[in-house]
Amino acid sequence: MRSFLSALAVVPSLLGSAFLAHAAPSGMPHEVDAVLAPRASTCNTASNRACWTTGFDINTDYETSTPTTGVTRHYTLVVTEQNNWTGPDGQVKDLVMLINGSIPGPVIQADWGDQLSITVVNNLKTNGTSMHWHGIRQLNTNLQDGVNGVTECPIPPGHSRVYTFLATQYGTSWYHSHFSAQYGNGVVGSILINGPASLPYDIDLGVFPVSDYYYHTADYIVEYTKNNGPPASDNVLFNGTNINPLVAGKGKYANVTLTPGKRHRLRIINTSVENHFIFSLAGHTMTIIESDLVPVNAQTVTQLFVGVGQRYDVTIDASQQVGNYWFNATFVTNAQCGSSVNLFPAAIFHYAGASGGLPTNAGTAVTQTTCADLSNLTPVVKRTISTAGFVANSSNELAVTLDLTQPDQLFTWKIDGTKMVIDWEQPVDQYVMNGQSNFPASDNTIVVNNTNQWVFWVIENDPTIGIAHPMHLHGHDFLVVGRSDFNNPSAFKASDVSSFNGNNPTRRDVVMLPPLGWVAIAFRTDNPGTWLLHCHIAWHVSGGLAVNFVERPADFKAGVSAADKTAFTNQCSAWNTYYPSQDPFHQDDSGLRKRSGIQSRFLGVGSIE
Ligand SMILES: *[C@@H]1O[C@H](CO)[C@@H](O)[C@H](O)[C@H]1NC(C)=O
Ligand SMILES: *[C@@H]1O[C@H](CO)[C@@H](O)[C@H](O)[C@H]1NC(C)=O
Ligand SMILES: *[C@@H]1O[C@H](CO)[C@@H](O)[C@H](O)[C@H]1NC(C)=O
Ligand SMILES: *[C@@H]1O[C@H](CO)[C@@H](O)[C@H](O)[C@H]1NC(C)=O
Ligand SMILES: *[C@@H]1O[C@H](CO)[C@@H](O)[C@H](O)[C@H]1NC(C)=O
Ligand SMILES: *[C@@H]1O[C@H](CO)[C@@H](O)[C@H](O)[C@H]1NC(C)=O
Ligand SMILES: *[C@@H]1O[C@H](CO)[C@@H](O)[C@H](O)[C@H]1NC(C)=O
Ligand SMILES: *[C@@H]1O[C@H](CO)[C@@H](O)[C@H](O)[C@H]1NC(C)=O
Ligand SMILES: *[C@@H]1O[C@H](CO)[C@@H](O)[C@H](O)[C@H]1NC(C)=O
Ligand SMILES: [Cu+2]
Repeated sequence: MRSFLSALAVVPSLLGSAFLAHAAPSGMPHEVDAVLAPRASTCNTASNRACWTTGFDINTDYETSTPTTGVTRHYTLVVTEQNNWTGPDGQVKDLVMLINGSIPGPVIQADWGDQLSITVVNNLKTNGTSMHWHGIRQLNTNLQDGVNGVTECPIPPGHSRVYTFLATQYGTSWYHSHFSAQYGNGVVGSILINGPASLPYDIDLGVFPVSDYYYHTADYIVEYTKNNGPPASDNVLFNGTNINPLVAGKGKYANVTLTPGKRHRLRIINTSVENHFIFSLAGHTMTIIESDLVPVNAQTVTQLFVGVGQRYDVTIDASQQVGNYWFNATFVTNAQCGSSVNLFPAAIFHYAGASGGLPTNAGTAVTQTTCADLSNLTPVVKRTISTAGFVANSSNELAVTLDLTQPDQLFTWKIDGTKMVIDWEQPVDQYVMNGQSNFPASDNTIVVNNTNQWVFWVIENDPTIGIAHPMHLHGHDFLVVGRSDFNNPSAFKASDVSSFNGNNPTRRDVVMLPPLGWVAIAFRTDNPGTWLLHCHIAWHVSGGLAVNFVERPADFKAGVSAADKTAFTNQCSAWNTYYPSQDPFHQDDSGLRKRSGIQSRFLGVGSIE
């Protein structure tokens, strides 16, 4: 490995130019100012949201067909670090890491079929960074997935890189740093890709990220959770704001205006690091039209559980009396699904024309007692697969366990007996591009050679610790073919295969793994590259709860372009010049760092996905 590093170290001067050289799409490309470009569709109107452009509508199989827009949208995201930052709820935080000066960062917007070209500038003081585009399938663009230690080396301070990928899906998602728990310090933003929808609506209210919010730094909390349970969050922010739960008169509620008589689309994103929420809007129902970038047939609910990393696009009819209504994020009772110092986090939904002031209707108390997410979503674009031949065995069962035996760290999370500790200096894709298969055990890799086949995985929760995990897979939307009952936990048995459903089941990229139970997923091996499967609770992924699917390594190696490989190599060279020798934290002798020999390694996988 050392000789590998020194070989890379000779080319740092190429860094800037190589990263900026990216080809525009063919056809009649036009480079546009990201936000102001016109929408690709003219037929997508209030009465016909199913329509998009000729040959493309809500029924189009977006996994095989993408509209050609010829548009490349450029964004620049500058990550900085600030001390003594006054947050939206008035609390001063010792240290935050911001994108373009705010939490959340800028909304990335595009049309279905656009090319995105996003420059990420790392202006942090000591940390590396890498940006992950959550839920974006990255078909044949694994090196743009933004997972340091897997698909790239971190971007060192003072450097930048350009991520380019095609918007093959449409709907709502988010992006966040994958460097340790850095997203918990504020390195997070929303993604909105315009496209068709399964229900008509009048007004798009835009993204509505909801996040737990901590006054301590993420790095501090990671240390804390190694030997303690997760802390309650200090607050919950709705689209970046809320009142201060402890100090009257500080902060302000998010305040969303509804137009009476109109149907609105709201794009809810759970950008938490730990808290799962149940959302409700007093006096109103919500109709789900999309989840995790998968359009679904409309389904109306009064309360909506959203796990960390999950997204729901809903429509809301402003059909009630003109007034103000609470939009509540409630914690599940009797379950370990998160908690906050702010016991009643809420936003205001204000009907245009109503007087100001706070809502008076308290809404209906939440009744859900588990962290169960919806299991009956029906995707518009169907997938039906046979589950009959599947036999569970040691190679397709993924056992999640909590290891309480480590001397220096009480809570260690493992999958199949291994705590993932990725290597920033030599990412998994480096091995794959070298044609090597001698991955370190700590990369927790599973090689999948099958081509264009459905592969099944049974994820089994720890049989002794009743904690749900929001499991997120990169590079694929998976089918949720089976899972145990949240109310009646049971370990996986061979006979459970007979209950599997392959007939257009719920398809998404984050699923709740029931406490003491299991979930079975299937994905099609149509996207060569290394894809992380991990728990989206920041503290758990930092604690090791992840595996790497190395999908069709030979095809990935053969398909990487020379330019992408050069950019990869140059970035690793820059990082390995910086780290560990120039990162001051390695000369720092803080007790926490000294206590654990693997400290710098476990920090590699970010808290947020
Ligand atoms: C972020 O900030 C940079 C530097 O000020 C600026 O060039 C860029 O346009 C900003 N990005 C967005 C999306 O606002
Ligand atoms: C933050 O504020 C505290 C208290 O006023 C002060 O002691 C500290 O030096 C400040 N830190 C920085 C980096 O400015
Ligand atoms: C990242 O920055 C945070 C905040 O300054 C610090 O606690 C942490 O040790 C840094 N990590 C590395 C690897 O630089
Ligand atoms: C949330 O903030 C973003 C960025 O300012 C904005 O585009 C969006 O409309 C807001 N969402 C709602 C529901 O108000
Ligand atoms: C977000 O997800 C986390 C973790 O799954 C969960 O604890 C929290 O309640 C969710 N928040 C919302 C608002 O759904
Ligand atoms: C919410 O916004 C509306 C429209 O701008 C305003 O009239 C109302 O006073 C606001 N409510 C609060 C509590 O600030
Ligand atoms: C909604 O939030 C408001 C404001 O915090 C609170 O008064 C109300 O009780 C909450 N309602 C529910 C159903 O949680
Ligand atoms: C387990 O089952 C898979 C099919 O799901 C098969 O490809 C594999 O060879 C089996 N492994 C073992 C160890 O039996
Ligand atoms: C995948 O294919 C490679 C090359 O043929 C082979 O060496 C390796 O054993 C295969 N791995 C699995 C898990 O099938
Ligand atoms: Cu977890």
